[in-house]
Amino acid sequence: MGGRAAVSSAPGREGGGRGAPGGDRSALTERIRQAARDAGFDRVGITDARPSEQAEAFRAWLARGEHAGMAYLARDPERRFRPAELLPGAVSIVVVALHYQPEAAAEGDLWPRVARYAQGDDYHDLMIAGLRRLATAVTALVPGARTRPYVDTGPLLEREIAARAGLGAVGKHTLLLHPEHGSWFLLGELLTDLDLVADEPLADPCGSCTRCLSACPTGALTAPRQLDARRCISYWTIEHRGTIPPEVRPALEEWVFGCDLCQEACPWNDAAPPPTDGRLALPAVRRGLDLAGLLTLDREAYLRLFRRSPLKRPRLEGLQRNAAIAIGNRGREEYLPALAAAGANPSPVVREAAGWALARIGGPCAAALLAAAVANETDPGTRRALAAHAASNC
Ligand code: B12
Ligand code: SF4
Ligand code: SF4
Repeated sequence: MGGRAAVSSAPGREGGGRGAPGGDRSALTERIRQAARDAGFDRVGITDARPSEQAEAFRAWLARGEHAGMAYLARDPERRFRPAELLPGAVSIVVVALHYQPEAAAEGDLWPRVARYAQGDDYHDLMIAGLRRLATAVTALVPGARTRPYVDTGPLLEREIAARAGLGAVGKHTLLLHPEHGSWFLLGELLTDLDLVADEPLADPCGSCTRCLSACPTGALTAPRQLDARRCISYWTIEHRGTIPPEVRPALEEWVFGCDLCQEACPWNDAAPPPTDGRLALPAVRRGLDLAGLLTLDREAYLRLFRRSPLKRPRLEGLQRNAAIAIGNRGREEYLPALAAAGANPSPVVREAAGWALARIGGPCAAALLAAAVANETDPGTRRALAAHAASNC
């Protein structure tokens, strides 16, 4: 359970929203909390649907361009600040946390460099299904109650809302963390027109600690609670489409999808509890896949392996681009055959990244393979890029 149950109504909510049957808000709130746990969530907190208090910070973040290429965040940002408009009559938000794998998978050379939340099934699917179960339970408790579920992609500032609901507090790495539960959890929300009893926010968990700021290898955490996505490994490997600028690539180190370094550094994660939903753990079907295997995977195998995984977000092209860059940064000749095979990849983005990796590994064999890649390349732009890699000392 997140937070402590408060006894008072949040400001501005008295009299608003649909009342509890029999007028007992506390009893209804408790039954909805239990329904959230029954729906498969690890923790639940409740807040009201008041407008965001972080609107200025969000607008400033956009104005500085720190959302990088995530244009959807800049589209109608004002909508994000008024959750009540997403569901007519909404007055409360039930916020849920789903805990994921607190350990990095140690299989092969791919999985330790895939973010822990992404080892198993896609949490969006699990959470939306759980929130729909919760919505059904809510309408069984109060016939006619209105609800609307959100996970991640909706126009909500989820961390601010979850912090208000007492599920954790915003740490200096910008993530929500809880003194007992750490930060290895994901968030989802159910907006409702029911008037529920809100939880209290937690105190600042960070104090004078700055471990996450020092642990970020790219300086993406430019100040406490401020992240510049243009420098974040998670942004480049998950959200960015197309070619990654060569000057950014060394900073991605060997990450193939996401990045966990700021969370690994956090002392509150030392004793993080295990997840209760086994579907977020690495399944047998994806065990043993390594960087070379990913780089040379065909579409059919990709669809079979990643159909239910969050790794489908960057698509096969993005994953293979990331694998080629990780191989280049690893710098070992044992990957030369996979890089050579990537010369026949249908995506110019992958062929170019593989050429970059050959140049970065260097040596006579890699140089010969790169020369062959330049000679065989049919796309003029990719050919120019490959030739530039061949001429450079990456
Ligand atoms: C865009 C996005 C990203 C971007 C930008 C991240 C960022 N820090 O803004 C990128 C691609 C980089 C990213 C990366 C990751 N993400 Co992300 N991401 C989102 C998304 C879709 C929107 C976030 C957003 O609007 N950012 C803009 C900033 C300005 O706004 P904000 O984050 O809401 O809040 C900031 C301010 O408002 C302020 N603030 C808010 N409340 C308060 C309260 C107080 C008291 C104070 C002082 C300040 C304050 O501080 C916050 C941090 O800057 C959310 C889902 C959602 N709809 O909210 C998931 C989300 C934040 N991501 C999540 C996750 C898991 C990750 C990764 C860990 C994945 C990974 N392993 O690679 C990394 C972590 C990187 C990091 N250190 O943040 C989870 C976080 C869960 C948690 N425990 O906090 C979310 C909530 C998704 C979900 N539904 O679970 N993500
Ligand atoms: S996810 Fe990685 S790159 Fe992004 S802020 Fe955290 S440590 Fe830095
Ligand atoms: S590492 Fe330290 S500063 Fe960063 S979130 Fe954790 S407690 Fe806060």
